[in-house]
Formats: sequence, structure tokens, C-alpha cells
Amino acid sequence: MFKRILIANRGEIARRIIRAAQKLGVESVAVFSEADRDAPFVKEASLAVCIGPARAAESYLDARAILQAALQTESQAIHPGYGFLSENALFAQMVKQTRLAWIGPPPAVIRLMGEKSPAKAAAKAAGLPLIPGSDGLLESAEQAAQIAKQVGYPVLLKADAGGGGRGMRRANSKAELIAAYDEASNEARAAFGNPALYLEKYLVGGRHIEFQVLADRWGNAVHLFERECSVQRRHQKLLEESPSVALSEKQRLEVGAKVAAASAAIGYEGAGTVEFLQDEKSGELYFIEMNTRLQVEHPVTEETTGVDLVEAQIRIAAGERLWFTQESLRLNGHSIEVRINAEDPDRGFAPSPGVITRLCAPEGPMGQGRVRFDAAVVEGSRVSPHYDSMIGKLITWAPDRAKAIALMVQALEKLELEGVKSTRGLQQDILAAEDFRAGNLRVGVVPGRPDLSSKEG
Ligand code: MV4
Repeated sequence: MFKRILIANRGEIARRIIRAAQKLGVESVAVFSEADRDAPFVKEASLAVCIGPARAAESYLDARAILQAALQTESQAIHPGYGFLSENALFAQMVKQTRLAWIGPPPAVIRLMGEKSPAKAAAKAAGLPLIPGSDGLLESAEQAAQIAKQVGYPVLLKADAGGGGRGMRRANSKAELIAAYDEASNEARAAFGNPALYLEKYLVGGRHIEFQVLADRWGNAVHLFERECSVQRRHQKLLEESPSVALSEKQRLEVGAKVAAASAAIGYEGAGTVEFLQDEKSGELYFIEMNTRLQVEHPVTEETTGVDLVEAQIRIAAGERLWFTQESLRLNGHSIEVRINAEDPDRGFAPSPGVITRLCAPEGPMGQGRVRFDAAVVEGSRVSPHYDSMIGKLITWAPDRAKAIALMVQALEKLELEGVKSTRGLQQDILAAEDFRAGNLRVGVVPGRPDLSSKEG
């Protein structure tokens, strides 16, 4: 096992990684920007190194500064967390060339999955179903129109380098498609430096369901069931849960087995997430992309499987074989996560930075379940305008979905939070909505809010 690892991240996930390291008897090194000097993760790490000014480009995205801090502190490995450099193949490669361990998949796999069209080809080869659309990248708007005619409108143009909804354009007709093509391509070039597009039939009213995987370097891979992530606003997840009410046990195990086999086939290592859209009518799951990082919503999987995913990432990167089998994994009960963001509901959910003057969250056993709070901040902390506005993640576990919802309602009521505006009210409305309670979820629709899905995408 490593003696010391460096965490190339901040906030909630840096604290989460410090806790996992402590559990393994591993020292942690925090790197921080000038804006984070007083942040809890800096105090909680064994060592801390300032790597630059507040601007992320000059600190959390500065690969050289991070590598220098790793060498200077004699760290043996780097955990990238999520966001920032976590899916940057070049950075992963630099880490390895510096003779440090990378707590994540091989750079070649990050690169493959970062280009969505080749990733789809790899998923198809591994037996995962794809949404009908272009076979590879598009060459022209005319070619796009030909494919759209075959698969039927509406269609969706997606950026090869995209993900998370950036560079996407929906088209309901040939005229719209021709107009959208250059827009999407230009947006993709501006955002990612890569104008390449592919096309898919637009699945209306689908659900976003993703499977968690863990793989070791010895060719073993398991899945840890699914998360339901359909409740989003502008491609920002508001609430996630596991399991999804929309999967039968048979489908769960079938898709999970394919996901694990596909991960082994591509030489995956560490924790990863395979995203699907579920067709509303057939219930079939279609591969959309694979994320080669730990995800924000990983706790709902931890709560229902009992597996510490961050511990697993570190042990796998240290060369351990998976220490449990697929058959030994059981989905136990139900877990829900709510992301509390410092945002102002009265100003279109614009970031609401400021000082947290009061923060007290319920934690521990409650009713027939338990509550967990993975926080980025403590009372007195400042939510900086330079980074994402997450205050923390409230997570409930209970024996069934209704009880996990009831517990989350209680936990949100009990949460004492003052000093900044937050998303809590929106999430309370979602939990109270009939569609949410019935498990009636679809992407582009926030339960309890007007349905704007026809205007999205
Ligand atoms: C789609 C889709 C419908 N059809 N692909 C948006 C983020 C990206 N990861 C995939 N996204 C979508 N892809 C096809 N072929 C609808 C969406 C989508 C969506 C997906 C998940 C969560 C929220 C969403 C909101 C709007 C559109």
C-alpha cells in the first residue's frame, strides 16, 4: 500500500479521499489555491501545499504545479477526484511518466472514452446496445440529413469530445438539422478544440440510468448495480438514487454483467461509470458514454452495496486484486442523494457565494435508516465564486424507497443552513411531487415543475 497520496482536488471530494486514506493508514497531501487557504480539506490532510492563485487554470488545473507538489512531498500516487484533471489523459500520462501511481484507469482508456464516437464503437463491440444513428463521425450536414431520414426525427447532434450536454443540438426536421449542424460544430470547436459531431435518434422521455463498475489490473471486473440520475436541471444533477425503480432484477443483472464484461474487455482499471438512456416504451437501456472517474453521486452505491468506492480505487491503484466477487455483491435497501448547492432560486439558480454563518446537518442513524452528510464546508467557511457551488451532499439510506424519501424529507427539514441561498427548496418540492413519489422520472423534466422538456436539448 502507498505511504502517501496527493489529492489533486478540493472541497467535498478532497475530504472524502482524505477519509478513505486515513482508513487505509495512508497519509494524504492536499494541494490548494490561495482562495482555499482556510478550507477544511487543507486542515484535514496530513500535509498541504499551496499551488497557485484562485483561478483554477493557475492552480487545480496546473499539471506542472501539482506534479511538483507531489515530488516535493514524496507522494507515491495522485488521486484526481472528479472534475478538474480527472479525465485528462495527458495529465494521467504525465503522472505515470513521473513514476507516480495514477488512481484511475490507464491514460489510453481515458482517451478512448473521452472521444464519444470511438467509445460507442468499443461499447458496441463489447455487446452493449447503441441508440440508432451515425456509424462514427459525420462528414457533412447533408450526410447527417441522410442518416436522420433513415432513423427518423427528432435527432440529436452530439460533439465527439462532448459529454454532459455540451455541444448538443436537437433537430426536429431537416431544415433544423442543416441549421444546427454548423452551430453544434462551432460550439464543439470552441468548447473542446474538436468540431467533430455524431448523430443519434433523439429518445424522447427516456431515463438516465448509469452502472457503477470496479476493475483491477488483473482482468477482473464487477458492477455495483445502477443509479437513477434523471432528476436534473440544465444537465446538473439535483438528486440521485439507487436502485432505479425502472429496472427489473433480470434486466439489472443482464445489463450489469455486460457492463462488467465490457469494462474488462477495454482494459479498464479502477472505478468507472457506464451511462445509459432507457427508452420509455421498450424499457431497453442504450449506451451513451462512459465516465472514467469517480462520480459525485458515488455514495448512493456505497450505501446500498457496503463497498467503499474510494478505498477500492486506492487499493486497486496499489495493485491489489478485487477482494470480492460479483456473486457476493447484494443490493441492500434504497439510497438517495441530494446535492445542496449555494444557488439563488430567485435568480435562476445563479451561484450564491458567501460565508456559511450556520451549518448543522443531521447525521447517523435515524428511524429505520441513516443519514450521511458529505460536506465541502464547515460553519464559517466561505463558498468561493471561483469554483462549483456545492455545499455538501445529503444522503439517506433506508430499507425501501418510501422510507428513504421520508428520511430525506426529515433530513432536509433538520438541516440548518444560513448565510447563502441554496437549492434545498427545489429539492423539497421534488421530494413532495407525486411523479417523484411514483418513480415517474424522465430526463429534461424536474418533478413538481412545469415540463419544459420539449424546449430542451
Ligand atoms: C440524449 C437524449 C435523448 N436522445 N441522447 C444529455 C447529456 C448527455 N450525457 C446525454 N444527454 C441526452 N442524450 C439521445 N439519443 C437526451 C439527453 C438529455 C438528458 C440526458 C440525461 C439527463 C438530462 C438530460 C436532459 C436533456 C437531454
